[in-house]
Amino acid sequence: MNLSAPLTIALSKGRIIQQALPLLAHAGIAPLEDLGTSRKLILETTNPLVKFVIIRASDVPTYVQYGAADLGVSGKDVLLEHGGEGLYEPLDLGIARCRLMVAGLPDARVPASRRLRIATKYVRTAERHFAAKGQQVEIIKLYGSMELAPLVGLADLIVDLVETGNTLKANGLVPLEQIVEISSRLVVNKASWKMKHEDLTTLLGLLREAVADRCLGQ
Ligand code: PRT
Ligand code: MG
Repeated sequence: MNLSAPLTIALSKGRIIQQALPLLAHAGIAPLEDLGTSRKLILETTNPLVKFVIIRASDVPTYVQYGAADLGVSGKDVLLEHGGEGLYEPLDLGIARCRLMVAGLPDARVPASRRLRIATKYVRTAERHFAAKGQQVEIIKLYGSMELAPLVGLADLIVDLVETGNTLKANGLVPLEQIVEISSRLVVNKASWKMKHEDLTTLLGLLREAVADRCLGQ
């Protein structure tokens, strides 16, 4: 792919970069260093005009929103929390799939004396979900290990991502309700979209092809 200007792509280590790399390879973009061993946060790629910035998954929309990266790959869960300001979301990459769910102990009951307590890192999405059902809840913000909260009486229920269900099961919890299906999306800075429209359109076309090929199992 011949670009006319440099492009910075924000990616997070772990499942997102692992699953995004085959799609980017279809556009001739691959990191020049081994991701497993490199500790660099800015990586050159096989396209001299393209670089990767490696950041926390929850920071990807922020880097793209402020134009520190032209585009990035972000889970829909993260985008729902971020709000999507300053971003276009032109493509569902269909990777890092899971579900955002309400879960709890099998005998979880609504307490009569107080509001239901929900432990989650997805505060906005959880608030919206329970408000839409007309349920008054108290959200307890956590940064990880949500599964522990109902076990030690911190919360009645959790809102968390579920993939295989093994983590819930291992902790004696059951999925109770699905809030939304999650996959990772391509996000593009709105100003970059205007300034680098041709380059981004070409890249988007190649990624769309790669996603379609993947869907056909090629
Ligand atoms: O881990 P870190 O704190 O650095 O950041 P992160 O957790 O945001 O990053 P990462 O790489 O773990 O997740 C990035 C994105 O992958 C998420 O934002 C989701 O969009 C997507 N994704 C897909 C998942 C999962 N599947 C997933 N299973 N993210 C997390 N999980 C966790 C989940 O939170 C739970 O603890 O895996 C556990 C459940 O898995 P099962 O298979 O036991 O159900
Ligand atoms: Mg994680």
